[in-house]
Amino acid sequence: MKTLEEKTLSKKAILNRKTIPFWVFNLFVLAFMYGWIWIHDQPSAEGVKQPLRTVLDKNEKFFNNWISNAHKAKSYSLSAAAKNVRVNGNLGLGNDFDPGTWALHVIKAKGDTVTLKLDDIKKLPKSEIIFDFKCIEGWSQVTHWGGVKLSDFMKAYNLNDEIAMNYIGMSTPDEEYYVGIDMPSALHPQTLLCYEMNGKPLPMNQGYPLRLIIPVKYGIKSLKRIGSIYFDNERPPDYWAERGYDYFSGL
Ligand SMILES: Nc1nc2c(c(=O)[nH]1)N[C@H]1C(S)=C(S)[C@@H](COP(=O)(O)O)O[C@H]1N2
Ligand SMILES: [Mo]
Repeated sequence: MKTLEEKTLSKKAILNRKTIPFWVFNLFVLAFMYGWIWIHDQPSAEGVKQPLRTVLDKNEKFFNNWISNAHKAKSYSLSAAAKNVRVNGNLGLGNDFDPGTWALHVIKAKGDTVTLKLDDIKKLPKSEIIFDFKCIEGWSQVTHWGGVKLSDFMKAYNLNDEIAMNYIGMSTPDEEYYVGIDMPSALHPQTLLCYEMNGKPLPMNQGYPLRLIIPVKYGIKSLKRIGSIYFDNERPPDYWAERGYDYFSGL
């Protein structure tokens, strides 16, 4: 025979077994309704509610990164590299340039500027690349470059808030030529802050002392003679994009 206490206990247990799933279900429905109402009450961005837009943007960033890192420009052997390297485009490479006063101005997200000399860049691990440099005008040439991966440079100088932004911009010291680059492409493992061509310091007409080499883009993005680097979530100005070329100019 069961005692009265035992009977009520088992009754309670049966009750719990039935009511717990019931309450879990109800809470789930309520949470879903609240979530739905909350999203519905949020402001929209580009026709999509902001919380959903954030998820979309995060996904886009992730996949852009993933795709761009997986996609590498073909690399060539040293013997394939041209000895007479073609020179194309001299905007921002005026004769009034004084190499002695050159510095790289890194304008950080908060607006403060870090000023670096070439040695500050050269002391970082060196990377080299031999690839088929493609100009949008139709020619291409296998060329050999040396410098620092832009991603290594940004990490070494703790540009973490800047890495999190959508774009990087660069311009010549006289601001005559300038480019904007999406951050995934800027952080691509083949993108270099380049100070050597064919194992020697960059020639003047190749952007001495420092140029960009970005093999996943057409040549228009490989800015010669970098004077300043800056960061933005919106597209920085781009010389050739302003003249009708594709902003991304990817390969
Ligand atoms: N400062 C500067 N960088 C520049 C240009 C320019 O006119 N000025 N032209 C671009 C273009 S269109 C190309 S194809 C490449 C050419 O690089 P190269 O001179 O090493 O061949 O540089 C790019 N970088
Ligand atoms: Mo070009």
